[in-house]
Amino acid sequence: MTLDILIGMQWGDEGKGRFVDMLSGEADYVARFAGGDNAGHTIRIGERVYKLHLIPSGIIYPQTFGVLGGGMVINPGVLLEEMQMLRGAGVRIEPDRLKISHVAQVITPGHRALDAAREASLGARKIGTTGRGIGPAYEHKARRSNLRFVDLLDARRMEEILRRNLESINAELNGVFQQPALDVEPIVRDYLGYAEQLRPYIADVSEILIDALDAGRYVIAEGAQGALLDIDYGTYPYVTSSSTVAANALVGLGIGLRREARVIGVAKVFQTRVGEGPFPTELRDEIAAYLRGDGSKQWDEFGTTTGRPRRIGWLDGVMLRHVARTNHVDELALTKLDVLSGLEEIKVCVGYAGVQAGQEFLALESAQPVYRSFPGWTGDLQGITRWEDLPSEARVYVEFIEEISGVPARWVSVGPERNQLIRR
Ligand code: 2SA
Ligand code: MG
Repeated sequence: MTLDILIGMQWGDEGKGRFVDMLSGEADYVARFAGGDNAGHTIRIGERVYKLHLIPSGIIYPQTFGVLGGGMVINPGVLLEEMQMLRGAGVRIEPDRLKISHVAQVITPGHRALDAAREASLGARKIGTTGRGIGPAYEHKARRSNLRFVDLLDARRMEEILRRNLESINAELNGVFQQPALDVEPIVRDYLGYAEQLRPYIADVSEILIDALDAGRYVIAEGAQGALLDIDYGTYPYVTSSSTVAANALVGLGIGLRREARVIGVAKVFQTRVGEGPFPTELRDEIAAYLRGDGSKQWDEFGTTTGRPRRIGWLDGVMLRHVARTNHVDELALTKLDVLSGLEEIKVCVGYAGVQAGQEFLALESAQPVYRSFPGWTGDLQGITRWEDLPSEARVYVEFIEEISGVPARWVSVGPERNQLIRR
């Protein structure tokens, strides 16, 4: 196996980071293919916990080569901070092991200002974005006017495009949103500095990855967010602005159709979401509070990037099955089984009332979930490393997730630590 594509199967925060971590020990290349610093992957180096937003988390292993792919939108200021933070933690960050695609799009403070202004203007219809300028950057990409990393190689060209874009953003901030214009000069100065520092890291990463794959190297494509936040196939308009599905790893990295790819889908054994949008199985009772935690633990259900408490619900088996099929998921990695311990009853959504099986995504807004109920279990699962040692109720629950998704569960996590994992 030479290419693993690892994606989240829900609305982000499935716990992808730990599986990337698990696989990266063996990887030659670790690559991000979409999104930007709206992602938040929690990693652990020694005793300390770090949050990465742009650089693939597999970079913490000394043998890996990190790639920021062409499908990404990258804020260079945030990237440089992250590089510094990693260096401070003893991770070697040099141009011989980290590259940024020349076709990746550049985020500027103008995109962040537009993100905030749009959200504020939407009122109750707001998306609940992370405020990182992701949507406006992709809009400007589609409009064919945005700054790309290749432009940073030529300071004069970069300055010209940047000024033109900031002027157009200022006109929109002023004219449409009655917001103050941004001061262009300090931004231009900052970006000329960023370009200077990032120049050695910019490359045609497609060529690098194709050579690597052809030479039999092991590449991991790290998905960000989740399949239900995909711009096309997610719960539109409550989605992010990039393509988060597995197939986009090939496009976002520019490596062509790779039949050797294995798709690993990470799913939490219940459902969570930050931001607005449909959530048929959402719970608002004490069970939600129980599953969310109080925020005192790193594993509790609060956003990595924004700290927002996550909305909680029962596992939506309908969505899971659809995502498994549309992403051609080969293996499931399930997370947080331990958190369900102590519940008397556990439910899984197996259909939406009155909706034909397979057509549920046409009727999400008004979906009335139909549940199948499972008996819960008690006791701490965190010390368990063998499938046979799980309570039988927990095994029955996992087996049902396999049945409804149609995909074998290869890994089940029972705690936040690296070794709190059952392999099957
Ligand atoms: P945006 O900022 O334009 O991408 O926001 C649009 C919607 O997408 C949601 N969104 C996310 N939801 C969960 N996790 C996200 N990122 C981090 C991760 C976690 C975190 O990948 O683990 O920081 O909480 C993420 N990024 C975007 C967002 O809430 C909007 O609903
Ligand atoms: Mg996360």
